[in-house]
Amino acid sequence: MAIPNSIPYKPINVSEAEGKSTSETFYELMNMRRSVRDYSDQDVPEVVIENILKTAGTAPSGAHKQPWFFCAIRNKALKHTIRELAEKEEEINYDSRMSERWKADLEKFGTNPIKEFLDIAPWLIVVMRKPYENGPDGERLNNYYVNESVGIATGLLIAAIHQAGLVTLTHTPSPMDFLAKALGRPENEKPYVLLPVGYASKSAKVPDLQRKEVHEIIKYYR
Ligand code: IYR
Repeated sequence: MAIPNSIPYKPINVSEAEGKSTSETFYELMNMRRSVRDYSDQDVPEVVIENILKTAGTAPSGAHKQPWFFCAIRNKALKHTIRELAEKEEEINYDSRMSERWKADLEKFGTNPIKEFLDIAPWLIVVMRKPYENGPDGERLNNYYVNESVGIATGLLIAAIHQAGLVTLTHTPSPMDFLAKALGRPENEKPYVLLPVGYASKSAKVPDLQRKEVHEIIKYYR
């Protein structure tokens, strides 16, 4: 394939035998990941946040447009504002926007509209999706596969958070427009997900859930 402007691909060089062990070790690491709602207020150095965000930014994207932007919030007053605005939306969600079936499905997680973790976690990361860029003459230049690209970046971000010994929770207080406003973001950035990031509190508990079995998620066509 002729790539107009190419450089040699540098593989990471893992032998077949090593691959069997590294893939298993990585699976075991990721299988310990849980969404956690109880945070310690212990700080996390900015360099760690920057490394995990740079990792998210390595995701593949449609036509390499990298249609994402990350807001990393440590400011306590801003975190509190976000909490108040998120709780306002969540109260309406739990009161009237969510179906009875939805609320029943959530019972085992013990969730409610109170989002203390937005104050306590030392960092909040807001992942923004960018459906378009503004061209030089103010025209809209649409990006491609924005949801797919930003979803993949968020997956890498969650993996990097876990690998750093931290915890997070994919929080999507909907609608999320208030976030773009509170953060003063431009019109072409739309909030995608809000991730509190920090250490789990010593007493953190998680629901006793099972992951699907291999045969429920994989079919081989050998
Ligand atoms: N956004 C609400 C409700 C909620 C919805 C789902 I789907 C969850 O997996 C968890 C919660 C909240 O954050 O409480």
